[in-house]
Amino acid sequence: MDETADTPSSPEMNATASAAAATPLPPQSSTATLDLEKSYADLEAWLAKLTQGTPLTEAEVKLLTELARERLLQESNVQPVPAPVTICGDIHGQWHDLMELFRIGGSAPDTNYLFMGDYVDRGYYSVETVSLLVCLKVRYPDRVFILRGNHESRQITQVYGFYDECVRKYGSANVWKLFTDLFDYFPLTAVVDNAIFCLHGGLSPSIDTLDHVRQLDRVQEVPHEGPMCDLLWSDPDDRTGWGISPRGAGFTFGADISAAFNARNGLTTVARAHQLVMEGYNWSHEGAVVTIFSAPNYCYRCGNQAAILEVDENRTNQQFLQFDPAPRRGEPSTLNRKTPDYFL
Ligand SMILES: [Mn+2]
Repeated sequence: MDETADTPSSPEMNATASAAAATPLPPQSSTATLDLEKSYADLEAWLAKLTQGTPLTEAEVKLLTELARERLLQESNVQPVPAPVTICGDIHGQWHDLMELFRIGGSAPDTNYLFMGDYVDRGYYSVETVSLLVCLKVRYPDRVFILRGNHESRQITQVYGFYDECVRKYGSANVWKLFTDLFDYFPLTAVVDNAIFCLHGGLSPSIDTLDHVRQLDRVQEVPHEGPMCDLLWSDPDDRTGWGISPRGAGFTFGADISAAFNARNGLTTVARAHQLVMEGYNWSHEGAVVTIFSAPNYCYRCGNQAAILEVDENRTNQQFLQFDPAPRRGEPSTLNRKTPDYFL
Protein backbone atom coordinates (compact mmCIF):
# COMPACT_ATOMS: atom_id res chain seq x y z
CA MET A 1 0.00 0.00 0.00
CA ASP A 2 1.60 3.28 -1.00
CA GLU A 3 0.94 6.79 -2.14
CA THR A 4 1.38 6.05 -5.82
CA ALA A 5 -0.37 9.33 -6.64
CA ASP A 6 2.67 11.17 -5.29
CA THR A 7 4.51 11.09 -8.55
CA PRO A 8 6.42 14.08 -9.88
CA SER A 9 4.09 15.99 -12.11
CA SER A 10 3.65 17.75 -15.38
CA PRO A 11 6.13 19.81 -17.46
CA GLU A 12 4.51 23.12 -16.48
CA MET A 13 5.04 22.20 -12.82
CA ASN A 14 8.68 21.54 -13.61
CA ALA A 15 8.96 25.01 -15.12
CA THR A 16 7.46 26.55 -11.97
CA ALA A 17 9.82 24.64 -9.74
CA SER A 18 12.86 25.64 -11.78
CA ALA A 19 11.88 29.29 -11.68
CA ALA A 20 11.43 29.14 -7.90
CA ALA A 21 14.73 27.32 -7.44
CA ALA A 22 16.51 29.98 -9.48
CA THR A 23 15.41 32.77 -7.11
CA PRO A 24 18.46 34.07 -5.20
CA LEU A 25 18.54 32.96 -1.58
CA PRO A 26 18.02 35.63 1.06
CA PRO A 27 21.00 36.94 3.07
CA GLN A 28 22.40 34.43 5.57
CA SER A 29 23.65 36.72 8.33
CA SER A 30 20.51 38.02 10.03
CA THR A 31 20.99 36.28 13.42
CA ALA A 32 23.55 38.78 14.62
CA THR A 33 21.03 41.58 14.18
CA LEU A 34 18.16 39.73 15.86
CA ASP A 35 17.59 40.31 19.54
CA LEU A 36 17.68 36.80 21.01
CA GLU A 37 15.62 37.62 24.08
CA LYS A 38 12.92 39.19 21.99
CA SER A 39 13.04 36.16 19.71
CA TYR A 40 12.37 33.82 22.62
CA ALA A 41 9.47 35.97 23.79
CA ASP A 42 8.10 35.89 20.25
CA LEU A 43 8.53 32.12 20.03
CA GLU A 44 6.65 31.57 23.29
CA ALA A 45 3.80 33.75 22.05
CA TRP A 46 3.72 31.97 18.69
CA LEU A 47 3.74 28.54 20.37
CA ALA A 48 0.79 29.63 22.53
CA LYS A 49 -1.18 30.57 19.40
CA LEU A 50 -0.18 27.50 17.41
CA THR A 51 -1.06 25.03 20.16
CA GLN A 52 -4.56 26.58 20.06
CA GLY A 53 -4.70 26.03 16.31
CA THR A 54 -4.43 29.74 15.44
CA PRO A 55 -2.18 30.42 12.43
CA LEU A 56 0.64 32.98 12.70
CA THR A 57 0.43 36.22 10.75
CA GLU A 58 2.44 36.54 7.57
CA ALA A 59 4.89 38.87 9.33
CA GLU A 60 5.34 36.28 12.10
CA VAL A 61 5.95 33.50 9.57
CA LYS A 62 8.62 35.68 7.95
CA LEU A 63 10.43 36.14 11.27
CA LEU A 64 10.02 32.47 12.20
CA THR A 65 11.43 31.22 8.90
CA GLU A 66 14.43 33.58 9.21
CA LEU A 67 15.21 32.17 12.66
CA ALA A 68 14.66 28.59 11.47
CA ARG A 69 16.94 28.98 8.46
CA GLU A 70 19.80 30.10 10.69
CA ARG A 71 19.37 27.07 12.89
CA LEU A 72 18.80 24.44 10.18
CA LEU A 73 21.84 25.66 8.27
CA GLN A 74 23.95 24.47 11.21
CA GLU A 75 22.61 20.91 10.99
CA SER A 76 24.18 18.06 9.03
CA ASN A 77 22.68 16.07 6.14
CA VAL A 78 23.04 13.18 8.61
CA GLN A 79 22.05 14.99 11.78
CA PRO A 80 23.24 13.21 14.95
CA VAL A 81 20.35 12.80 17.41
CA PRO A 82 20.88 11.43 20.93
CA ALA A 83 18.47 8.99 22.59
CA PRO A 84 16.07 9.19 24.35
CA VAL A 85 13.96 10.36 21.45
CA THR A 86 10.54 9.60 19.99
CA ILE A 87 10.57 9.01 16.21
CA CYS A 88 7.52 10.04 14.17
CA GLY A 89 6.39 9.56 10.56
CA ASP A 90 4.04 11.42 8.21
CA ILE A 91 1.67 14.05 9.71
CA HIS A 92 0.23 15.55 6.47
CA GLY A 93 -1.58 18.59 7.83
CA GLN A 94 -3.63 16.65 10.41
CA TRP A 95 -3.09 19.23 13.16
CA HIS A 96 -5.68 17.76 15.58
CA ASP A 97 -3.95 14.40 15.34
CA LEU A 98 -0.57 16.03 15.94
CA MET A 99 -2.03 17.39 19.19
CA GLU A 100 -3.14 13.81 20.00
CA LEU A 101 0.41 12.61 19.20
CA PHE A 102 1.78 15.02 21.82
CA ARG A 103 -0.85 13.84 24.35
CA ILE A 104 0.19 10.21 23.73
CA GLY A 105 3.95 10.74 23.44
CA GLY A 106 4.38 13.65 25.86
CA SER A 107 4.77 17.36 25.18
CA ALA A 108 7.89 18.87 23.66
CA PRO A 109 10.35 19.58 25.19
CA ASP A 110 9.59 17.07 28.00
CA THR A 111 9.79 14.42 25.30
CA ASN A 112 12.46 14.75 22.58
CA TYR A 113 11.12 14.33 19.05
CA LEU A 114 12.44 13.42 15.63
CA PHE A 115 9.96 13.94 12.79
CA MET A 116 10.74 12.26 9.46
CA GLY A 117 8.97 14.61 7.05
CA ASP A 118 5.66 15.11 5.21
CA TYR A 119 4.20 17.79 7.48
CA VAL A 120 2.14 19.41 4.73
CA ASP A 121 -0.42 18.44 2.03
CA ARG A 122 -3.49 16.16 2.08
CA GLY A 123 -4.86 17.29 5.47
CA TYR A 124 -6.67 20.61 6.01
CA TYR A 125 -4.22 22.17 8.48
CA SER A 126 -0.81 22.14 6.80
CA VAL A 127 -0.22 25.79 7.75
CA GLU A 128 -0.84 25.21 11.46
CA THR A 129 1.08 21.90 11.45
CA VAL A 130 4.27 23.07 9.76
CA SER A 131 4.25 26.39 11.64
CA LEU A 132 4.04 24.57 14.97
CA LEU A 133 6.77 22.05 14.17
CA VAL A 134 9.16 24.71 12.86
CA CYS A 135 8.42 26.87 15.91
CA LEU A 136 9.21 23.94 18.25
CA LYS A 137 12.42 23.31 16.30
CA VAL A 138 13.61 26.89 16.75
CA ARG A 139 12.53 27.11 20.40
CA TYR A 140 14.01 23.73 21.41
CA PRO A 141 16.72 23.06 18.78
CA ASP A 142 18.44 20.28 20.72
CA ARG A 143 15.21 18.49 21.62
CA VAL A 144 13.18 18.65 18.41
CA PHE A 145 14.49 17.52 15.00
CA ILE A 146 12.65 17.85 11.69
CA LEU A 147 13.73 16.09 8.48
CA ARG A 148 12.60 16.80 4.93
CA GLY A 149 9.92 14.66 3.29
CA ASN A 150 9.09 14.44 -0.41
CA HIS A 151 6.14 16.79 0.24
CA GLU A 152 8.45 19.53 1.58
CA SER A 153 8.87 20.68 -2.01
CA ARG A 154 7.69 23.58 -4.16
CA GLN A 155 6.48 21.28 -6.86
CA ILE A 156 4.57 18.69 -4.81
CA THR A 157 2.86 21.28 -2.55
CA GLN A 158 1.36 22.97 -5.61
CA VAL A 159 -0.50 19.76 -6.41
CA TYR A 160 -1.48 18.29 -3.03
CA GLY A 161 -2.89 21.18 -1.02
CA PHE A 162 -0.35 23.32 0.87
CA TYR A 163 -0.13 25.99 -1.82
CA ASP A 164 -3.93 26.33 -2.06
CA GLU A 165 -4.28 26.35 1.74
CA CYS A 166 -1.76 29.21 2.06
CA VAL A 167 -3.55 31.28 -0.58
CA ARG A 168 -6.92 30.57 1.09
CA LYS A 169 -5.70 31.43 4.62
CA TYR A 170 -3.38 34.37 3.80
CA GLY A 171 -4.78 35.78 0.56
CA SER A 172 -1.49 35.33 -1.30
CA ALA A 173 1.26 32.78 -1.92
CA ASN A 174 3.77 34.66 0.27
CA VAL A 175 3.60 32.24 3.21
CA TRP A 176 3.91 29.28 0.84
CA LYS A 177 7.04 30.90 -0.62
CA LEU A 178 8.53 31.52 2.85
CA PHE A 179 8.02 27.90 3.93
CA THR A 180 9.06 26.23 0.67
CA ASP A 181 12.24 28.37 0.64
CA LEU A 182 12.87 27.14 4.21
CA PHE A 183 12.30 23.47 3.27
CA ASP A 184 15.55 23.59 1.24
CA TYR A 185 17.45 23.80 4.55
CA PHE A 186 15.79 20.82 6.30
CA PRO A 187 18.24 17.95 6.99
CA LEU A 188 17.76 14.91 4.74
CA THR A 189 18.49 12.24 7.36
CA ALA A 190 19.39 11.71 11.01
CA VAL A 191 21.13 8.97 12.94
CA VAL A 192 19.98 8.16 16.48
CA ASP A 193 22.87 7.09 18.72
CA ASN A 194 24.95 6.10 15.66
CA ALA A 195 22.58 3.12 15.28
CA ILE A 196 19.18 4.01 13.81
CA PHE A 197 19.32 5.71 10.40
CA CYS A 198 16.21 7.87 10.02
CA LEU A 199 14.91 9.36 6.78
CA HIS A 200 11.66 9.91 4.93
CA GLY A 201 11.86 7.50 1.99
CA GLY A 202 14.69 5.04 1.77
CA LEU A 203 18.00 3.99 0.28
CA SER A 204 19.60 5.00 -3.02
CA PRO A 205 21.73 3.03 -5.50
CA SER A 206 24.01 6.11 -5.60
CA ILE A 207 24.67 6.02 -1.83
CA ASP A 208 26.78 3.38 -0.06
CA THR A 209 27.80 5.21 3.10
CA LEU A 210 26.60 7.92 5.47
CA ASP A 211 29.58 9.98 4.26
CA HIS A 212 28.05 9.97 0.77
CA VAL A 213 24.92 11.53 2.28
CA ARG A 214 27.02 14.09 4.17
CA GLN A 215 28.64 15.20 0.91
CA LEU A 216 25.35 16.11 -0.81
CA ASP A 217 24.53 19.78 -1.37
CA ARG A 218 21.01 19.70 0.07
CA VAL A 219 20.07 23.38 -0.16
CA GLN A 220 17.90 23.10 -3.25
CA GLU A 221 14.46 22.00 -4.44
CA VAL A 222 14.10 18.21 -4.26
CA PRO A 223 15.52 17.01 -7.61
CA HIS A 224 13.56 14.66 -9.90
CA GLU A 225 16.27 12.00 -9.72
CA GLY A 226 19.58 11.23 -8.07
CA PRO A 227 20.64 10.47 -4.49
CA MET A 228 18.81 13.33 -2.74
CA CYS A 229 15.57 12.44 -4.55
CA ASP A 230 15.95 8.74 -3.67
CA LEU A 231 16.38 9.39 0.07
CA LEU A 232 13.00 11.15 0.09
CA TRP A 233 11.11 8.86 -2.33
CA SER A 234 12.34 5.23 -2.15
CA ASP A 235 10.46 2.29 -0.57
CA PRO A 236 11.50 -1.13 0.78
CA ASP A 237 10.23 -4.09 -1.26
CA ASP A 238 9.85 -7.86 -0.88
CA ARG A 239 11.95 -8.42 -4.01
CA THR A 240 15.74 -8.37 -3.65
CA GLY A 241 17.98 -5.79 -5.29
CA TRP A 242 16.94 -2.45 -6.73
CA GLY A 243 13.66 -2.02 -8.58
CA ILE A 244 11.77 0.64 -10.52
CA SER A 245 9.43 2.54 -8.18
CA PRO A 246 5.75 2.74 -9.16
CA ARG A 247 5.84 6.30 -7.75
CA GLY A 248 7.93 7.49 -10.69
CA ALA A 249 10.69 8.74 -8.36
CA GLY A 250 13.19 6.95 -6.14
CA PHE A 251 13.68 3.16 -6.20
CA THR A 252 12.48 0.06 -4.43
CA PHE A 253 15.14 -1.80 -2.47
CA GLY A 254 15.24 -5.37 -1.18
CA ALA A 255 16.28 -6.99 2.12
CA ASP A 256 19.75 -7.71 0.71
CA ILE A 257 20.30 -3.98 0.07
CA SER A 258 19.13 -3.00 3.58
CA ALA A 259 21.27 -5.66 5.30
CA ALA A 260 24.39 -4.60 3.36
CA PHE A 261 23.78 -0.90 4.04
CA ASN A 262 23.27 -1.43 7.78
CA ALA A 263 26.35 -3.66 8.05
CA ARG A 264 28.57 -1.30 6.05
CA ASN A 265 27.59 1.67 8.21
CA GLY A 266 27.46 -0.03 11.61
CA LEU A 267 23.70 0.53 11.89
CA THR A 268 21.03 -1.64 13.51
CA THR A 269 18.01 -0.26 11.68
CA VAL A 270 16.70 1.98 8.93
CA ALA A 271 13.65 3.88 10.28
CA ARG A 272 11.56 5.58 7.61
CA ALA A 273 8.05 6.90 6.94
CA HIS A 274 6.43 7.66 3.55
CA GLN A 275 4.07 4.66 3.30
CA LEU A 276 0.65 4.18 4.85
CA VAL A 277 0.73 1.14 7.14
CA MET A 278 -2.53 0.11 8.82
CA GLU A 279 -1.05 -0.53 12.31
CA GLY A 280 0.98 2.71 12.20
CA TYR A 281 4.25 0.79 12.06
CA ASN A 282 5.56 -2.15 10.09
CA TRP A 283 8.81 -4.12 10.28
CA SER A 284 10.27 -5.38 7.03
CA HIS A 285 13.50 -6.89 5.69
CA GLU A 286 13.83 -9.22 8.70
CA GLY A 287 13.98 -6.33 11.13
CA ALA A 288 16.43 -4.23 9.15
CA VAL A 289 13.78 -1.64 8.20
CA VAL A 290 10.83 -0.17 10.07
CA THR A 291 8.13 2.05 8.58
CA ILE A 292 6.46 4.56 10.92
CA PHE A 293 3.31 6.44 9.88
CA SER A 294 1.86 9.01 12.29
CA ALA A 295 -1.29 10.28 10.54
CA PRO A 296 -4.23 8.27 11.94
CA ASN A 297 -7.18 7.75 9.58
CA TYR A 298 -5.01 9.23 6.84
CA CYS A 299 -6.83 11.69 4.59
CA TYR A 300 -9.77 11.33 7.03
CA ARG A 301 -10.81 8.07 5.36
CA CYS A 302 -8.10 5.34 5.43
CA GLY A 303 -9.08 3.88 8.81
CA ASN A 304 -5.45 3.26 9.83
CA GLN A 305 -3.91 3.60 13.25
CA ALA A 306 -0.92 5.91 13.71
CA ALA A 307 2.26 5.07 15.61
CA ILE A 308 5.39 6.67 17.04
CA LEU A 309 8.55 4.91 18.23
CA GLU A 310 9.94 5.69 21.68
CA VAL A 311 13.66 4.94 21.94
CA ASP A 312 14.94 5.06 25.50
CA GLU A 313 18.22 6.40 26.82
CA ASN A 314 20.33 3.30 26.17
CA ARG A 315 18.32 2.04 23.20
CA THR A 316 17.64 -1.08 25.29
CA ASN A 317 13.93 -0.36 25.11
CA GLN A 318 12.21 0.57 21.86
CA GLN A 319 8.47 0.81 22.17
CA PHE A 320 5.77 1.67 19.64
CA LEU A 321 2.85 3.78 20.82
CA GLN A 322 -0.22 3.48 18.60
CA PHE A 323 -3.04 5.99 18.51
CA ASP A 324 -6.33 6.76 16.81
CA PRO A 325 -7.67 10.05 15.44
CA ALA A 326 -8.37 12.82 17.95
CA PRO A 327 -12.12 13.27 18.46
CA ARG A 328 -13.19 16.64 17.12
CA ARG A 329 -16.40 18.58 17.09
CA GLY A 330 -18.50 18.76 13.96
CA GLU A 331 -16.82 15.94 12.10
CA PRO A 332 -18.18 12.47 11.50
CA SER A 333 -17.07 9.60 13.71
CA THR A 334 -13.89 7.88 12.60
CA LEU A 335 -14.55 4.68 14.50
CA ASN A 336 -15.15 2.63 11.36
CA ARG A 337 -11.77 1.05 10.66
CA LYS A 338 -12.78 -0.77 7.51
CA THR A 339 -10.25 -0.10 4.76
CA PRO A 340 -11.95 1.42 1.74
CA ASP A 341 -11.76 -0.89 -1.28
CA TYR A 342 -10.01 1.73 -3.38
CA PHE A 343 -6.98 1.67 -1.06
CA LEU A 344 -6.39 -2.07 -1.35
MN1 LIG B 1 6.08 10.80 1.56
